[in-house]
Amino acid sequence: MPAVPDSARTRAQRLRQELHQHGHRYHVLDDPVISDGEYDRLFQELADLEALYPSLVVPESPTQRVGGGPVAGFAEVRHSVPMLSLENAFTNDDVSGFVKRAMERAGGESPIEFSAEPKLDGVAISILYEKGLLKQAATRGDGSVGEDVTHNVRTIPTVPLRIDGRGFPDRLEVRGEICMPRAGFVELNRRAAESGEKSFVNPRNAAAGSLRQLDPRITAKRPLEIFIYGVGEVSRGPLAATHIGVLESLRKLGFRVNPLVEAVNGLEGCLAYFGKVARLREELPYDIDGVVYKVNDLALQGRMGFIARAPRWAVAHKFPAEEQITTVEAIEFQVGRTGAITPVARLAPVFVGGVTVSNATLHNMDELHRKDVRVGDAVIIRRAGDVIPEIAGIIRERRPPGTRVVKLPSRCPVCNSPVVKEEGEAVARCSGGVVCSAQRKEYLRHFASRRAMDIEGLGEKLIEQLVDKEMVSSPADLYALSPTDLAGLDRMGEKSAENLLAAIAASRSTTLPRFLYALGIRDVGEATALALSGHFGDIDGLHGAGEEALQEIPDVGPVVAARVAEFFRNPHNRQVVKNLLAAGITWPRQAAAGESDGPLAGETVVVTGTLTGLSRDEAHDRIRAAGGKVASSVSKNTTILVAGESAGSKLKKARDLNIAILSEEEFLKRSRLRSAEE
Ligand code: JCF
Repeated sequence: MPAVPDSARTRAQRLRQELHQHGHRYHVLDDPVISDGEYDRLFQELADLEALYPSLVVPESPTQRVGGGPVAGFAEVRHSVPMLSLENAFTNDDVSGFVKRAMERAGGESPIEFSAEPKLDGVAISILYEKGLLKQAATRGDGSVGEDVTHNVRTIPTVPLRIDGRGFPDRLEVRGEICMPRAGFVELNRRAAESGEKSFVNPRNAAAGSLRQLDPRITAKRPLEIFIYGVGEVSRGPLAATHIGVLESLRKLGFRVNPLVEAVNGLEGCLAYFGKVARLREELPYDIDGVVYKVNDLALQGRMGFIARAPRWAVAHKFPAEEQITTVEAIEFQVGRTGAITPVARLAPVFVGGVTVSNATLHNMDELHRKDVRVGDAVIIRRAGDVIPEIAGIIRERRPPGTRVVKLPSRCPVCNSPVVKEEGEAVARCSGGVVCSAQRKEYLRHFASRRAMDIEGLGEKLIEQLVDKEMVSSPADLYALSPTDLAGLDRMGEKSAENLLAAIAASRSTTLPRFLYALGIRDVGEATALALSGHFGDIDGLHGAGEEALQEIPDVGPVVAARVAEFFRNPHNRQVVKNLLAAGITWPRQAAAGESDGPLAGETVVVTGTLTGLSRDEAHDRIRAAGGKVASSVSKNTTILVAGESAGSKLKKARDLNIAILSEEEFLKRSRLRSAEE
């Protein structure tokens, strides 16, 4: 081995220190002071030096995150201080009980202080530092004995290999949660799907699976992060007198602590925090399943002690579950408005994400086969936020014997026409067209839907009857319905018939984008309808538009252009449009692209909070009719925020960015069209 010159030794040490600091700034503090390129250059210089003089390599070098090769298996690690779980609280009463017990123990009437933090949905981890160097990392296991995953935890950029600062204990065991941010999870699954590998059910499983790799080079490629929430073994006295004090010390030593940790007072403080985090939940980059409250005073914690495996001084206040397990009772096939045949799983009903779910779409045969869902399978149902429930995955271990792979039917379950699946298309379709009553029904449903013509009260059951009794076969027929027509229908009283006819009549006055969307042109969603409307300004131009002209519109590609041109060439469709216009459908004339001169021309407007006089959709229509652009989130491109009642984070952000904020009333004034309405 070559002798190491002093200059190389000093330089290597210097580089390690700088890389360590820049890495910490980048990953933990989120506040880099050098560019990625500069970081890479320093890193390469150190790697080159170490290659030249291998004796310069130390385990805490930033080049050594992926240390050796694969390990043979996971060794057992006995936790010197047991790793506890948390007692759950599901209701405010549960939390109140916890707060009362803490107050009794404190021996006072006055509210006591808690630390509050989001509860990460990840994998619990313990990391031991000896004399400031990362020595060992272990999973919780059963709380007493876990698995040694040091080789993998070392690869996580937010885990320091070395502690910074001074005065830290010789042996310091920190505890935290390793998680995979949702964005990284989606990307990981996208890549897995591309290369035909198995995907993960949720970010937590992906994080757990990544930590259980024998080869750290695989773990290093997974987007894992850590948040530290406490300590285990500490060789010398406590780090502080309060839990939040401990977290502060850990933060100063270079550990990543959740920035949302907060001191709160009494039950009221806890519940207010819970509400705040629940509202933030969707915007957080990682999954959480509740919040954790801990008695802040460590002396009081000591007096409260433990029950079985959980501390009495902490509780996890859980959100209603977003995932549940249920069984698939049947897989049926539905026919959509364009004939698309969609497999749908009928489920044993489960309560998940705040609603009872008994159906979940499987989208298409490829998706069904990729997830390999079969009748009888136990499946994980997920419904997060306002999202449509989905089958996240199956639990293969629970598959009963004798299940069979689901096959695409060769004939339409509704009209018995042959089912066709074009080469390269994911979707199979019923070839029956207007012959198929399912397609007619779906078409009407789409036409009447809230974001299309918005005919309130014209639901599935009514459309069933109207089509089955051959009272309506094309959308224009709706506008010819009379009270006597409706009188014969099931569950249709005089009053509801009146309301329905009024809703149908009211839908005559609409907007061009809504009308174009309502026509149900294949691959023309709301955004495309809006683009077409903006470009042509009226429907006449669309009739003769060729594919090339259509492709000049931003966001309209060759497929959509072909669909639109084809739609308006088809005599049947032209007749449908003609009949609808003859039935009295109108919209305010709108400026075409480039000549927009409405009162909101040039503005990018976000609507937030609850409006009292108009719906969110109506507000958006109004913005567009006034020449403005609608955006869904506040950014530096936003020029106006319309803030309704109980506006939250968007309002705050708009204030921070100095964006003009309008009340509902001010908005109505600003967006008033000169000639039309009012
Ligand atoms: O974020 C978590 N999942 C989390 C788990 C946070 C905590 O403060 C915890 C925990 C498990 C045990 N604290 C304890 C004592």
